[in-house]
Amino acid sequence: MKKKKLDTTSDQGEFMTTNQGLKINDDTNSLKAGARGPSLLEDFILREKITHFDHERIPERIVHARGSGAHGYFQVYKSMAEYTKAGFLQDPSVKTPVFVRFSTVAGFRGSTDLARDIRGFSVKFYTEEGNYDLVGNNVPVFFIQDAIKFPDLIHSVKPEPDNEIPQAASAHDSFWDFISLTPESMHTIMWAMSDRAIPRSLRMIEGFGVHTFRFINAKGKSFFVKFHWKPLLGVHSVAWDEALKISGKDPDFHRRDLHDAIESGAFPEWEFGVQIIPQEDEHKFGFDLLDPTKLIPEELVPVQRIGKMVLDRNPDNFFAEVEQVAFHPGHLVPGIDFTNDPLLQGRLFSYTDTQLSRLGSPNFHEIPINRSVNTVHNNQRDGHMRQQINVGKSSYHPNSIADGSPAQAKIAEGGFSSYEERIDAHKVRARSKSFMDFFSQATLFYNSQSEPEQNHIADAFKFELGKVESVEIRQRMVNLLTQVSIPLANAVAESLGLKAGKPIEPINHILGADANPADYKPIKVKSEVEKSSALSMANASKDSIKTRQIAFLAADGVDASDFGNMKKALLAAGAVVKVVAPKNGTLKDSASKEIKIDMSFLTGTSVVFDAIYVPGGEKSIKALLSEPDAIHFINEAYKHCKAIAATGKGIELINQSYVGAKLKSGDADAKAGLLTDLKPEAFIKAIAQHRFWIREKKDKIPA
Ligand code: HDE
Repeated sequence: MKKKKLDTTSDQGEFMTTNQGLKINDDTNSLKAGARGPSLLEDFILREKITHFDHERIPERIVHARGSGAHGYFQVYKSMAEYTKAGFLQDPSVKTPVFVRFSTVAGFRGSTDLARDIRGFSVKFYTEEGNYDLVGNNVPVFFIQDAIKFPDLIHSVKPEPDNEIPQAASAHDSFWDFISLTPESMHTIMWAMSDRAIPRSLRMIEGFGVHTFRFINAKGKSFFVKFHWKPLLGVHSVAWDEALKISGKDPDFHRRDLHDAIESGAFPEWEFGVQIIPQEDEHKFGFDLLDPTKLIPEELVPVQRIGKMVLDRNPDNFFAEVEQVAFHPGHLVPGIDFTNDPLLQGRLFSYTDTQLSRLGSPNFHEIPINRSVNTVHNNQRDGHMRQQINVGKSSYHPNSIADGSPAQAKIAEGGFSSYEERIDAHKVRARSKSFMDFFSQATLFYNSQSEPEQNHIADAFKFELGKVESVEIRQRMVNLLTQVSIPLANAVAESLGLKAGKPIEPINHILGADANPADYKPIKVKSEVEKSSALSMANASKDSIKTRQIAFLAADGVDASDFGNMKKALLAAGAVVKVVAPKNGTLKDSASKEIKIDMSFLTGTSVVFDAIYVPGGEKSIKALLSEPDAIHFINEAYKHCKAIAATGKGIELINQSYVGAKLKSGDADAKAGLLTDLKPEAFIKAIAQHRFWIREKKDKIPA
């Protein structure tokens, strides 16, 4: 692979200079008429420094402003030549460099990572045939069916224009107003209200290309394809109450987690999956493959895992790389092409357009992070900030003075040619009638969830609509929910003090002024599958505790063998252990060994951990018992359904918290994930379960 290592500059050991290379003698004082006099206009050093500073910010992305990125590589498992001629999908020995950017959609650049939101999942493959961008999300469907509604959707979810409230949240009137009048959004809304919208880690999210794309093989045969990224750590989420608290305690939680994992050598990995549909099967399904509000259940078309992506390097400079990277679903390579999905078609215009205003020049492809690994040759010239110095007299084609260079490439030489799809149609401004099924996959998604997941969806609706002030909007949403699930609609209605009623005639809001609603009756398709196990996170892999963060609550006198044995076992299983104590600095264990404290109860909090362990030691437990924050730590970890273990005297701390009653209760559900006097293996197994959601069924704990 041509390694995508960007040129960097280190200032280490160098003299300070101006941008013109002049060595600076005094960077602390401006040039003045006398030490107490006015500054002089001629101070070019001051002016250059301040001017550059004044222009440091660029417009943030209009959506997906908040993001984090990393470098890595992709490798295909076996040649996909049967389906596509894309060079990077042919040879398992080839490592293709990638840069990935994860993002939230609605919040500004400085907003919290744990907002309830869809996550962007953009991958730039630096292939030998040019850059290929797969600009996807962590949910497989989208809110709207036509790009022309995108500005409306985004205006509705962004902070309201009169007072710019709320930040990074969909829980407000304008969003739910739009959604309640846009029934096609219901499937994606179910995903957005599910725990998928509050991931535990960016390393634990799935990715989806969303639209149906095309593969094209060397013979010109085309296949429809849906793209997937499957995280090897499984798909996991936090609890909503936890998300709210993380947003205050560590708003950079996801960014930090990604960065720290890569720095520690625990490289995040995803398998690349494809669902391939032969061209002849285009109309085989109850839904339209071009409708971006639909997924193809994996039971109907299995996901073939065809390769792996590993993220193994953090950016050197956030702005230069993560901020300036410019993705575009229209950055293609031969062997991959679009379909007529009207959402995708609109995106093909939007991304270059937005880069022009965001990065300020048509030369944004020359920014190091955006450069392809093969050299660029064409007759485009000049423009703001041009970097490339083209030689010669010719900047046009055809030419003779440069022997016709640069030359067009034949298809056999790697030249790109679009798939020759036959189109025979009237020019119309319309929605396809095959797109008129709005609810069956929303129901499929809901029915595929485990009971705790369904409860979380109901809770999310209760929260979001509870924040909506207009009773009319609340009522319209509840009514719409009856089309997805009556019990869900009733549960949400009850919490809002409403009764679920008859939904609006959905069709009227999505037609042009002259269209006849009678021509566009909603269709209710019977889903080919009743439940799809891939849609539930309850079925995620739960066999590893790699990179899981475990808090050890301890103080002076902590039992040396409890502490040491557990730590050794957890580290061997790949977890990260952090000591949380009443104060910062160090503590001494029962064998007088010094132990570094990672956080005090002031800076540490249960919500940034996956599990809690309280080792024994009389003195240590005595100190912790007099620390209300230690008790709160246990209560909160229980509330968020995390594994909690204690040994020896440590059990006393549990007994003094609300959790003590659960331990003694004899109720297996309430006790799930609570371990006392255990072997480390049992704790490891419990941590791997991620959460014991079953505990939520029991009376709630105040924390
Ligand atoms: Fe985007 N989207 N989008 N989008 N999108 C942008 O491009 C747009 C859509 C997605 O990490 C913008 O460079 C339109 C679907 C991601 O830099 C902008 C429509 C999906 C990112 C834009 C959509 C996405 C963006 C803003 C409806 C999932 C972040 C900044 C037709 C398949 C990329 C930028 C990054 C960013 C337009 C819908 C994913 C304005 C018009 C569907 C992951 O061009």
